[in-house]
Amino acid sequence: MAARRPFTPFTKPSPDPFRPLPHIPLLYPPSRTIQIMSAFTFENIVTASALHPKPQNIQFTYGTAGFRMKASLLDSIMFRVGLIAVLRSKKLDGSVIGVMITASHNPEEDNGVKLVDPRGEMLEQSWEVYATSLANAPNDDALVETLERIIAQNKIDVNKPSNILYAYDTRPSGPALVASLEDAIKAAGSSYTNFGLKTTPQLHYGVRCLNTQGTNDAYGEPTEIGYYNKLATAFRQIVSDKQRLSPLYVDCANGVGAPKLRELIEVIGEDIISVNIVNDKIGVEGALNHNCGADYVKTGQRLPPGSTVTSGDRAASFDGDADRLVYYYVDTDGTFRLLDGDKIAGLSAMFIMDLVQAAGVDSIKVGVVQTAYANGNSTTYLTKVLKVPVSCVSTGVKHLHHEAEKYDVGVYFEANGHGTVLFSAEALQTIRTAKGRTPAQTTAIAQLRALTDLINQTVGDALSDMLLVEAILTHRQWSLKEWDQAYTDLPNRLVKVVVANRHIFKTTNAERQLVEPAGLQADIDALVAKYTSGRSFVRASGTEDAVRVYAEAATRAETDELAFRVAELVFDKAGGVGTRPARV
Ligand code: NG1
Ligand code: ZN
Repeated sequence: MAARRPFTPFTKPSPDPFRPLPHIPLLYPPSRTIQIMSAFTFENIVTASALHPKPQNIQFTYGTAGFRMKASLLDSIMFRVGLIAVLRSKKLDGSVIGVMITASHNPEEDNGVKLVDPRGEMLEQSWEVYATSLANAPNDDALVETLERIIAQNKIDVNKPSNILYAYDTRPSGPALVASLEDAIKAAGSSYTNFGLKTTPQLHYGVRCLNTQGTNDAYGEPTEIGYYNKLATAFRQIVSDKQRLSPLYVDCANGVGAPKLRELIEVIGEDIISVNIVNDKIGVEGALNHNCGADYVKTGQRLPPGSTVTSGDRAASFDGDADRLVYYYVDTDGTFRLLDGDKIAGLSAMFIMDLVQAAGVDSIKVGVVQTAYANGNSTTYLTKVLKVPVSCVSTGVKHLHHEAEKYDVGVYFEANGHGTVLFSAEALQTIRTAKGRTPAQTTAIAQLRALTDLINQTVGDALSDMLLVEAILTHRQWSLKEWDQAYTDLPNRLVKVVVANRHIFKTTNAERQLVEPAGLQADIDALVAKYTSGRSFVRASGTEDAVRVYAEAATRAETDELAFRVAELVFDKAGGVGTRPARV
């Protein structure tokens, strides 16, 4: 093992806390906090809005991922999201509200925007409705009326201060959309900070840090280097004295994760962790998320084309904004093996439960939150082997996050690799004040404490989750294959069906059953009953104009057959459009 250098956290590199680190290519101008003192007037807003008219004949919806579509349609949305952010901040007495400009794993020509609440969480649901109404106001009069209604309903004092922190990923459409957002923020007389090129979870981190600064609840230093130092210090502590693992190939989807991972590794130290970054072409047109990244690997259950990963290698993929993570390896017989969000949840829950016990703080109860997309065998492993409570909620991070808050330690992951672990205030207090009666207990307590810093508790974070997995595997000295032994996934298949109107699909029981169209669920149940360990459900996507069919069964052949029979059923009985689903 290489000798370790002593670890000193990096200090702030410049007086501007948001300046990117010196050797990161400067894609955008350096960021600055702009203090604006002008008044909030409808006149200023209407004047500025004239440059950002709403396109005709489009209905916008703030969905599970905010607004997301072709970047060319987003100009008016960006302007209006800026206005909503300002009002939300004023409503919350000037707390910093985050705005992230990204379309995650979508193709490069798309973009999107979502708002982040003061604790780094997703925007409160009731405000999603305001964002939708404002986005759809057809003209200036309707825009002003909608603003007035939001202000009145929420008793907002528009003379209060407001503060916005925004960031963007590597998409070429980013700078123009930033300009539209800034137009709105300036017109509304709000202060703002450009946080620059960031991963989505870094923006969430920044918002929480700024809002908790100087309180007992301070989350960290609100800078990029503060983020790296926090993760690096925790990681180094957890893996200290353990043999380093072999290098990890990380496919960064040709997105923002590439430069940010490089930074993180530099701060941790290459003597502690070694990664081979692949798919880091952030300046190359059309490369983002193209034939690579977590969504490609998870959906296709295969290596990205051109990957050099072979048996014995360890590999992982991020998505375009680095909030999803999946691991994988190639078995000795050449079979591709995926370790998705369900596997990460199982590994994390197992490790945390063991640590809680070793630390002698067994009053802390761990729970896991999944969606209907979780593999059936992962749920069986969690409930029967780990004996951990499991809840199933509707798709969408906000649902998982809120359910996880109900546990002392809530582990939540979507199968696609988005997730994190939340520690309740009481659990944090217990961990912070616990005193070990034996050296083993003292070590376990220190490790639990470090875990609370290592894990980004605002949102799923590929960088932080990767360090969590690497920390656990280092601790156990496990290969990916050893981690994979916990359970074997049931073969599963996801099929998209395009229908005339996906909004007719209404579900219940955490989306596992259809209520409407009437009778369709009974037909699906009858099909499922014919397959060993069969399970299938249908729901309308919240991010695409399509219906998703999920199926799993005991064998690959049975799974494929079940998936396509259900897809055909949906197509035939619920207004399928275009080509009938074909079996492949
Ligand atoms: P939709 O399109 O509603 O299925 C997809 C993912 C979600 C979530 C959102 C937001 C699947 C099956 N669905 O939602 O889990 O990540 O995108 O990005 O993976
Ligand atoms: Zn993402």
